[in-house]
Amino acid sequence: MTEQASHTPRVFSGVQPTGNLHLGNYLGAIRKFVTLQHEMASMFCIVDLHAITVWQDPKALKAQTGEIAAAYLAAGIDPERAIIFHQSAVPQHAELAWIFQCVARMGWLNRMTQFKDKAGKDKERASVGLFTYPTLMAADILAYKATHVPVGEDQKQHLELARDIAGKFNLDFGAEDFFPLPEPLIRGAGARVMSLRDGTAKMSKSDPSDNSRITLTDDADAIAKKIKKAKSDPEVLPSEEAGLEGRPEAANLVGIYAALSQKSMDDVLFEFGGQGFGAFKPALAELAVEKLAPISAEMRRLMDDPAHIDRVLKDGARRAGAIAEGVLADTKKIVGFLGR
Ligand code: AQP
Repeated sequence: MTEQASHTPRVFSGVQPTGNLHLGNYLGAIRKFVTLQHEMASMFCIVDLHAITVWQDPKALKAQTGEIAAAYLAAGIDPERAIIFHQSAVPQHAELAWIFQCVARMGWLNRMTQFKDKAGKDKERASVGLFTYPTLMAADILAYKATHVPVGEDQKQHLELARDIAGKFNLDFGAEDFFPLPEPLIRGAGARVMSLRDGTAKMSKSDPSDNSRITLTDDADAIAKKIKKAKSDPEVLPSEEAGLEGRPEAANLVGIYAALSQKSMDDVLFEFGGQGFGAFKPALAELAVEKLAPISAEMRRLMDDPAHIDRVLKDGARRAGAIAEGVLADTKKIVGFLGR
């Protein structure tokens, strides 16, 4: 039996409430959550502890937490089926993260490229939390013994670290198979949506240019304008994916069309091959509005009902806490802590 096979399948994933929730977050993560909730027990978290690894205005953080909950619900996550909650409401995340900080090695964390990217040149001024972020992410997943983690491609390295931490914990404490080695679910279209202004940089919440991303709260006009302004090239589209080699902006726009229409890149190019961006961009804008407008409208409706969001999050936190409490009690016994 593999380590994985002995654990009950469970999905865990999260999104940071850091504002500007965008198409990459939707296609790379949230849309997959909606499908997975029908396949396995699922937990979808709003990872506010992660958000504060860089400065967040407290009022904005609160509003953005509600916004992610609204996005989860508007996209189609059913709070009766999946558990929706915010990370800071379940203290076991932080508690397990501490234990994992003592399991993970400095060398492992030193290799994390996201820290290097986010800390920039002046690492001395980055928060310690930004450096230890992946140990908290491992704790988020393993506090529920989650086996499957749907994420965008940018999180692949952190997931590998979570597997290393789980494996080392099991080995160090002779607790074979206590924690599962969580599987990343990165497959499929939309795993890496790129900036509309630069096809070599990922679409990101923190890009200073609002035109670099389509956000889930953009209205139809804004979506159409951003796609019209998106960087492209003067060539016509090829009729096969291989022809997009060396054309990052073209590949990104075709990739977005493919992900939104749930078609293959080749099928999209079969339809649009030989046409230029003058024809392709309006088709993409129309498709993006068709798919995103109902979600934005529902998000706006839900954000006007904070009492409902509050009820969903409180219920989710209670259900999540009950699971994490049991896993933490066992973990602490294994580590050798005296019980209360
Ligand atoms: N461009 C993307 N394409 C596909 N998936 C993406 N994700 C993020 N960007 C893309 C996935 O969305 C989920 C939630 O992301 P997050 O909010 O937790 O983290 P993030 O990577 O910090 O988001 P941003 O937008 O990239 O923020 P900044 O600007 O701060 O770097 C994750 O599953 C992530 O993979």
